[in-house]
Amino acid sequence: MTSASPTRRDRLAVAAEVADALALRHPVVALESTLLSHGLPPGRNLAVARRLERAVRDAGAVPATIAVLDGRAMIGLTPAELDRVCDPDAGLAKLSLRDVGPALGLGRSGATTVAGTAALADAVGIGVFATGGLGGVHLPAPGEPGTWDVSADLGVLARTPILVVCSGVKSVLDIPATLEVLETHSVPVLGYRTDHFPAFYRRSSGLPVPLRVDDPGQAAAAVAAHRALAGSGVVLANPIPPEAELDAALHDRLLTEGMALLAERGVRGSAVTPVLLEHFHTASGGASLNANEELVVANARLAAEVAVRGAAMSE
Ligand code: PSU
Ligand code: MN
Repeated sequence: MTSASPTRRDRLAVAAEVADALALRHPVVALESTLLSHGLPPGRNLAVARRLERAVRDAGAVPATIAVLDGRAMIGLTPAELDRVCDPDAGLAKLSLRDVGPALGLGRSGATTVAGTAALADAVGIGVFATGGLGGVHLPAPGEPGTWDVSADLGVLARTPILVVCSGVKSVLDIPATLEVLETHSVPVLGYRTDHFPAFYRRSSGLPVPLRVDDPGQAAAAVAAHRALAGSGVVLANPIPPEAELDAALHDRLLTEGMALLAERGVRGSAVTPVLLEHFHTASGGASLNANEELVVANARLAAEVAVRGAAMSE
């Protein structure tokens, strides 16, 4: 063949450490990049990115932060690549799974959402993934009867055998509808040491989880058994650490203001989450940033603990 058409191998660049761990069946945890580039302010995002990787390592697993750079899906980033993902001047796009293929084909760069990251992680055989909040079913805009804004995160989890460790979904979403869609797609939702589905900044959304697990071994056992009979993913919902939980009154005020801001500016689609997060971070004087950081770090640690137990079970 004379033409230089890129092969799948060229487009998927697995860092050596990650490739070695996968070959040896050592535990690996995927980390997403949209929460860094579009969810946290510059400077802070890099500190969080490093802390996430450290938390995974400290728990005995190998971190694989995932992003698309210059048309290549990078599974595991060098320090320089992590800098680039966190640099606002790099102008990285937000890539859901619909955007990943075109970005690869056209040589573009971007940070991957839960949907994009889960698909790329699965493509290289990574089965555990940590993030902050899962996308879900949005609430309709004021005056509208319903919404078609349902995050692709849900559709990807419906058909991707990966464990996503998260702190539930943000209260800006329709949480009951999100749980219904997960049920429709046969995605188990496990509450980690809780009977309630968490709401990101708050430990409880008030809604029950279908099932509760109390240690990483139980989570790993549930995931392994699910994988043996279904092609869908699993959600392990880990509430924000109690000491980091946002005050209820502050949370409710930020949410009301944030929703009004979205309506006023007519914000739609993939811009909704970044605009809302930015409002929370500035209007709370940084309190929501601390909350956000602590919950993601806790999820990275828990994901690594489950990956370690999962790897031990498959030996
Ligand atoms: N929730 C957060 N912070 C985030 C996101 C969700 O608290 O940064 C990001 C994740 O990458 C998630 C995406 O996959 O938003 C969902 O976006 P959308 O609703 O446009 O699918
Ligand atoms: Mn959306």
